[in-house]
Amino acid sequence: GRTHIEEVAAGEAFGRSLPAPAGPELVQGQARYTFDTAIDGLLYIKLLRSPHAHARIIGIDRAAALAVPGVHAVLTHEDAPAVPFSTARHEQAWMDPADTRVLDDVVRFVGQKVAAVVADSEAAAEEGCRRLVVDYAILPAIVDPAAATAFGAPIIHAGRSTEHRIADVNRNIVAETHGEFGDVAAALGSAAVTYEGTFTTQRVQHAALETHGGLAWLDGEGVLNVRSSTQVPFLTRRALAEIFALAPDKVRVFCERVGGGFGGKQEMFVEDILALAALKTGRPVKLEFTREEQFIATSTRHPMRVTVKAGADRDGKLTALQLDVLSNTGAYGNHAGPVLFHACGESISVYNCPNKKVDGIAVYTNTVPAGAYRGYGLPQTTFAVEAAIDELALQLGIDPFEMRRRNIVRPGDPMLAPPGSGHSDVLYGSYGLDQCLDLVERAMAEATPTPELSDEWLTGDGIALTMIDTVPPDGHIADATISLHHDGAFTLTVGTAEFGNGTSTVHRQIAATVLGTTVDRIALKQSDTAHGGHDTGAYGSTGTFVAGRATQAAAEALAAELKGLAAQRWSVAPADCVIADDAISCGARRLSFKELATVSGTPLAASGHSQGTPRSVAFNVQGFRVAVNKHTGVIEILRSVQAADAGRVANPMQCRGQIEGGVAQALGAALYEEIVIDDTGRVVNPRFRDYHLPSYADVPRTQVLFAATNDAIGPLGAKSMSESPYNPVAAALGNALRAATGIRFTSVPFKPDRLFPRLQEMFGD
Ligand code: SMO
Repeated sequence: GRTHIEEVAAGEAFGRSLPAPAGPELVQGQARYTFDTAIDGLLYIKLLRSPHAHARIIGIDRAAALAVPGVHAVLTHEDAPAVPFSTARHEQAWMDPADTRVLDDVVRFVGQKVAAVVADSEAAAEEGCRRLVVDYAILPAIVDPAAATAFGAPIIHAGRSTEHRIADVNRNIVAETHGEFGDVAAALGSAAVTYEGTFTTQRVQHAALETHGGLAWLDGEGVLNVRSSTQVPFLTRRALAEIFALAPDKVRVFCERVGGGFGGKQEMFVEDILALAALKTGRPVKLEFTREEQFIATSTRHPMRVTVKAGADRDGKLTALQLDVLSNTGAYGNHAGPVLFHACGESISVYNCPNKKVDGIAVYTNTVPAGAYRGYGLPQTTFAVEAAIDELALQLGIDPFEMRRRNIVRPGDPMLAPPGSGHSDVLYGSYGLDQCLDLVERAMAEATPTPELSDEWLTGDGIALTMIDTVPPDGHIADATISLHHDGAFTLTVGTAEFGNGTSTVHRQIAATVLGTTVDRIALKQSDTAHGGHDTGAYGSTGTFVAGRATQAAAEALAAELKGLAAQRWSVAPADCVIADDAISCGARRLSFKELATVSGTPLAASGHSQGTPRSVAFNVQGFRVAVNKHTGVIEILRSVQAADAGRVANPMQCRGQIEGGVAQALGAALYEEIVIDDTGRVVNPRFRDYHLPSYADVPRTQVLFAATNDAIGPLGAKSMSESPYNPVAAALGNALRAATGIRFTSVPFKPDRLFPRLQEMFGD
């Protein structure tokens, strides 16, 4: 591992395929995750969860639980601060309703936590949970999102509208957006061709291999330490300080490796209980969710019902595009508004069309909450919009690539920002959507070996494109510091977390490039609020784009300092000094970093700050060639190509990995995955046995291509690229299935048992 890094570390670090520094440790099982630490006197927490979809807790009898040997405490809503918060904890508080409490006296979904038992062992804590006697007053529940807004539907968050910033408490509407440009009805009326379809997407989960979990303890200074599997240590600290009325410097949140996030580790599901238990017992505590808890009580993608109406003229110019979106946020509104705004925004903004209309609502239901999940609303609406584009193209006899080329948004074109989203027109740091279309078209046209298939198999090609504007105007903040040591090496400190996204390499590449050194000379410290500064966290594809800009700024400031120091000694202008090869030089004169660190006398360090303005717009185009068995509905993917505009590619190997991973994860959702909820609100399949994650054997090789762009805003030309590869996958697959079978399948996953009836109608004997 080390040798490999050294081999490839020569020359400019940015843009090279450097492996993750912890790669060998990961492969050898030596990387340190949340629980890879020894703590004396640890107590274990288990949670009692609601069997009811909606109920008020009248009382909890703790006596029998407290009598269990080894049980130290039973914590209920009576022990917890009644401070409402959002598990999403966005930087901009208006985005999310504060509808959650550490422990509430009302439960709103099957699996919501009711009480915590703290004990010497997990077994004792579990036994304590079994002995708790809870008196519930059962309330009417609603599971179906379409029925949630109806007159007389049970109200899930009653009477807390102002406090919770919910759009309409009386109709269970947590967020909504309505906007129109031009006149869509008239344009649809006069269009040469039109299409209307309703598409549904299911409930899927991040399925990170490390479940939510953490440890908490009070240290000698009375600081509450929380070490958890989180993408957002700083936002977690702020939330805990607010909920428990602690000074921010009395709370430290940190993590080492996070075993998968994908948006799910933005939510706070364990840290609140850990803090409560540590503060109440004064003992170090541990809480680790089981896989079942992960399914029934964390977060999922927002299932959506999307109706699209579209029209075009004879030349294939879009004249009307309309979306009607119903998003199911489950029992709590985590990310409900922002996910809806993205779902309704970029999916139609990516097309230049004079008449557009969007109506979106997100509703509460008594089901497991939805939340942030890679792609953030775009996979759902892209599925519908990209189908409509293909259907119009089919009617007009225009090739799908050409249809898109005639209609994609170009820099300077007006866009529709969903009202209430806080978005305005998007500024591109770079624009490579046209290139991505060309790249996929060329790749799909290349001859590839096709397996011998019997005539039971139907083949077809499908494409889809996507745009996502991942960085909100003021929503993402990062700080970085970098210091030079006496041996000429550096330490870089960033707030953003490493959860498999590769930031631990990319930040060192950025700093090494600016400072004229190699990545092996830069040690990285990250993801710890004790390091100071502020970082909104690793989400929204900001690890490189936002935090990387902070790293670049810090490195540039330190480079200027080093040049200034050398220039002073040589009585030359700093501008005449060059930084390269671990030294500052000016003509024949040279001072190595090591020498500079020694002559300086004072420690050499600098810091950088980044605020997420302006934003980063990622573009991706996916192509599939599929074979479908017309008698069984089994799908084989013969070809998978994705092109991305990732700006200047910071690390081709890792960026390819992000795209391959995004396609694999999205194929899971397109082909297999579905959390099934019965009409009582219970998750029927909360385990991997009944929830098929794609394995290596299920995933085709994806050919990854990059547009040649250079982002004017991002660090060293890079831009956001990690959420977006997910977004066009189900849409492209749906279009390929349509091309192969002539059938438009309008709901995911495309499981054989779902495809079978329609295939039977069409091809059965
Ligand atoms: S689910 Mo994304 O990290 O906004």
